[in-house]
Amino acid sequence: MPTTPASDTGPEPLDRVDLATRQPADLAGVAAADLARTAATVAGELLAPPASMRLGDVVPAPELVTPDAAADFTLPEDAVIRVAAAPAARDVAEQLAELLRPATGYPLPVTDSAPAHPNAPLMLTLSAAAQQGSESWQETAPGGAEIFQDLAPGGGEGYRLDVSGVGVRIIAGTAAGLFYGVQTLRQLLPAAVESATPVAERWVVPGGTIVDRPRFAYRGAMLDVARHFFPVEDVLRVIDHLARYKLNHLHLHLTDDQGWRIAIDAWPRLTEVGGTTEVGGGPGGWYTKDDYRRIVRHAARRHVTVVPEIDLPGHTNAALVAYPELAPGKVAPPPYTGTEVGFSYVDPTDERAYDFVADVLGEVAALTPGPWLHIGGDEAFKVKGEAYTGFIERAQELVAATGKTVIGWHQLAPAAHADGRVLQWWGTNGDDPVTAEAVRRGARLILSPAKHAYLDMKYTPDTPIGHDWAGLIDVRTAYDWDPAAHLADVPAEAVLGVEAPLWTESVTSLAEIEFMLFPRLPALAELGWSPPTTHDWEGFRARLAEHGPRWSAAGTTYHRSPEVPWPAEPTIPAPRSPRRTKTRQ
Ligand code: TNX
Repeated sequence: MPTTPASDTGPEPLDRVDLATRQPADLAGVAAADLARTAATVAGELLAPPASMRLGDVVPAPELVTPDAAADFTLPEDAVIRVAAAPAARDVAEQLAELLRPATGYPLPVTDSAPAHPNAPLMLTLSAAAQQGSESWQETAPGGAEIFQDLAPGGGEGYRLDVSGVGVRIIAGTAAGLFYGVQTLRQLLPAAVESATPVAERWVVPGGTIVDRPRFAYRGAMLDVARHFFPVEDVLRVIDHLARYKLNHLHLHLTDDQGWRIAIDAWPRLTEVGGTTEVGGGPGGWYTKDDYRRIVRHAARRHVTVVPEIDLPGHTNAALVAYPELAPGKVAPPPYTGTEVGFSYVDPTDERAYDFVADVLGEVAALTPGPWLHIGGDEAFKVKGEAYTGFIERAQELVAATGKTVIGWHQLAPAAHADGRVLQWWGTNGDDPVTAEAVRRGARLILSPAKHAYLDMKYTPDTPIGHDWAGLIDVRTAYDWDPAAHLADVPAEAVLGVEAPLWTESVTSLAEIEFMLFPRLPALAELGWSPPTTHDWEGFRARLAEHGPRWSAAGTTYHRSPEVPWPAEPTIPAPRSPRRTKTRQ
């Protein structure tokens, strides 16, 4: 685990433990502590190396960066995180403290009272009030005032971060904006900030101003918990990964042929029977309603919306095993633990199917505070033509009856438009007239092009897990496409955002999830957040390189792609081989 970033060529960092032992033994109490703090601060100011990070070294790239090399800030041991404003800001401040305390070992109290000394250099201020502190924006950051007006309260996820010699200040119109400012600050500190235990380091932040906001409203990733089941703790960690790259949606693929993963009170056998299988014959598993609520709460605190998917009418073998009455001919199929697709479906000619859909969607909607319900709709090869569109139209109505807005894979396109509906496009050919027509009828799109955004594709032919049916996706392929211009005859305004799906036929552990996510998830995150003017492969891979030591410090597995100029550090072992790999034909 690195204690200093490889790029830090400044003087040796001062060891704060040494500093502490410099306290004279015969002085006690408050006076001694004050003296030690003053000494540490003075020494810190004199010996502070330049910041190891540059202000623009952030992924996703910020919209506007105005460095000020004379304004680097060194976080002192007695720093206070001060919150000016709403209670929602207080929780973001607590999260900032939680992320800085382990590596720094500093107490970092959060307070909403005025600083003890008027010009105390030891202060971070979070403010949820957009108006506060905006007086000097035009002078310090050209264009800043205009951007900030877009971020007026209620208006979004943008933030402004100022680093001056005396402190760091983050201002935003919403708690989400403050949260994203905190994620940026985290990346501006040395990589060792990700350590779970105290590290001797100078916590220097590069000086200047960042004014930033997202390009797209929907920025997400999908985790398939159906092909292989993953425990709640793994899902929480994935949410943390999303949040630090400013992704704001987690799509959970909760049901498929190989397993049903969410408890439904009205149909208990869905999990009791349908939850006990997974690809390769493992034990499977499922989330109780309390498990799911825990996931939703963890996500909400990190400004991530959970999007639950109940895949219909195909991908339903596990449900049919549990309830043969839903199956065509009312005959239970055998449980399925392979990786083929397209063979199963609930019988769309039987009214019982719609009772089932209404009950399931009703219970999932009641558990889900976010606005979306995803109904799948992909690869229902045996439900054709009007049987398919008729089923989907009824399912869309059942979603609307829950008060939620429907999302479905782009196979939904031929079905009638439903108010607000969103299609998730996962095609391989950007010329898709059926989807373009659905957009003309009012649909909006989430872009997940399989050739760029499918994180279950291998990086190279040698990648030990994953598929290759959509091609190989190295980091550059994940990065080099434009969501707004990807589909022919679809206007940029119809694109709600982007999502990177991770299907898990061959992914069996958290380490393997992380190996497929990193470093491609940050590429997708940058497409979702950063303005197209910042798009630049050379710049991106240089910024991305700085994240290798961060992932190592945090114990996160990643693929050390040769496309990225990683700083030297111990080799990361590749994840273990999967129990089985079967390539989709
Ligand atoms: C296609 S993409 C599927 C999934 C598979 C995936 C494997 C989509 C909507 N359906 O059922 O897991 O390919 O890459």
